[in-house]
Amino acid sequence: MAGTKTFTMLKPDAVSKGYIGDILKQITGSGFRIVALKMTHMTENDAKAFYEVHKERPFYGELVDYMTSGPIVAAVLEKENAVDDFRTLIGATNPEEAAEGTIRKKYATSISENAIHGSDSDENAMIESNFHFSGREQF
Ligand code: YYY
Ligand code: MG
Repeated sequence: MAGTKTFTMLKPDAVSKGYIGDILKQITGSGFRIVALKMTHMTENDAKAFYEVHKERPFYGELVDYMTSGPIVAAVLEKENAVDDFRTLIGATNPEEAAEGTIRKKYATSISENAIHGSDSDENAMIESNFHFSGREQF
């Protein structure tokens, strides 16, 4: 059975452009409940660890630099079928390929500065939520 939680980050480009409110409104308006929420600034070690699965990929260094370039907003979200429904809501990794109305289509500037993260599995949703939040910060 699909899980009910996913994890997201509003990335530095979305935060610096002032999109926090609009993006959170689209997320809650799409049926997701906010379980945890904070603004934070990832260190280089944080970003390297969070994206370790991509460490052999050519974009890894650029991704780490970008994710540490400014504050982000991290959140845990709850909804039935959370992981898949949230991936649908945010759209394709490359905003040029993202469906109309998706968060990346509306707010992303490029494949590397693509406004928002969404977990890709129930297992990663739990790992990523616990990376950013302690148990007593999740409601
Ligand atoms: O899960 P998602 O964020 O849609 O894409 P991933 O393949 O997991 O890549 C993580 C992150 O890396 C992506 O959001 C932007 C960046 N990236 C990139 O800069 N260039 C690529 N060709 C692929 C991914
Ligand atoms: Mg991914």
